[in-house]
Amino acid sequence: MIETSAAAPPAEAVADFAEDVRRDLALSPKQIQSKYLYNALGSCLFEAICRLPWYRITRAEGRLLSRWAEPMVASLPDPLTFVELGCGSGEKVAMLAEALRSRRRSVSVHLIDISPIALELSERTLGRLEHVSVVGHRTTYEEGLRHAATLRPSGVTMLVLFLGSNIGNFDPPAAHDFLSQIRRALRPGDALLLGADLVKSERELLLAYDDPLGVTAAFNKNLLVRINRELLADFDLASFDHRAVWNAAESRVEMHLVSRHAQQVNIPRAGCTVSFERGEHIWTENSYKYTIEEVVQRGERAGFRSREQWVDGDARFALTLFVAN
Ligand code: AVI
Repeated sequence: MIETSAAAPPAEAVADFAEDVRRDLALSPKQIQSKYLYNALGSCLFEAICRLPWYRITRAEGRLLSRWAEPMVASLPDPLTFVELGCGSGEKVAMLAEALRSRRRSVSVHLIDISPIALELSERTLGRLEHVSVVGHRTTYEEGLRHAATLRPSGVTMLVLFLGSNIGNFDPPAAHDFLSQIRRALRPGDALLLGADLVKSERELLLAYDDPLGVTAAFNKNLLVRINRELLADFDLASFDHRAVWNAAESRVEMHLVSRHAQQVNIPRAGCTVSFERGEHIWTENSYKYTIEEVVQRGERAGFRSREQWVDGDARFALTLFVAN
């Protein structure tokens, strides 16, 4: 059964959240880590963002997968294991698995996500395919990948899927570390399919991250709702504005929450009171945008060689298939 109500998070998770919020709101500029955007409500709002006409990543990636899934998997030797980092609804990995069905090839799929809802949805999506066996890992990408790698018998080729431009939410050193970590979990000949959003016009980027329906604003402000609920804070939502900024020098869209006036906010469970000046902001997310050459370079620096790249020229989005050296 899928739980839709927001169950109270475990005490340990609340203590970690409180500690991070206390520390990061004392920084200058103030920050909140983007991983905290994804509680139950935040994940639903993100799903809604993916359906917005102005946010084109999800549809572009779906188009590329439905058009090119066959050649993507054709060159990988049997038997195969897919590992999807952040599985969402499982539709994308299902497209790749479908491409194997016509060739009567079976595949085992490891789904890694911290969200039980995402795991359950994905398991249900993949459950329709009788040539697929599924293992769900409710944990972090790093731990899940390590675990999936230890379960893989010798002689099985692993394809890691890191889609949706999730790589864009890592800053460049962290992206390098993460891709290197994926590489270390793999053997030569294993593969990585990486989805990355590309640089495009500022107008398009700002519409994608500050949409006219206000869904992205709600996604961002939900961080304050979450702090109010879990840490018993008294953020007044009407006193903060969502702002998306294209930082061309760093090639990233930044999300901020901007204080409309000077104010103080109490956060009892984090043991602090935070002062804001008028116009002061909390930095909540970076979403890096790449050139197609940069995507290839990033993979190559982490120990892969790029085998093929598929680009949606309309939405400016790339899927790159890397093979481990
Ligand atoms: C999950 N991630 C790839 C999204 C992105 O585009 O950076 C998160 C997001 N933030 C605002 N809109 C979507």
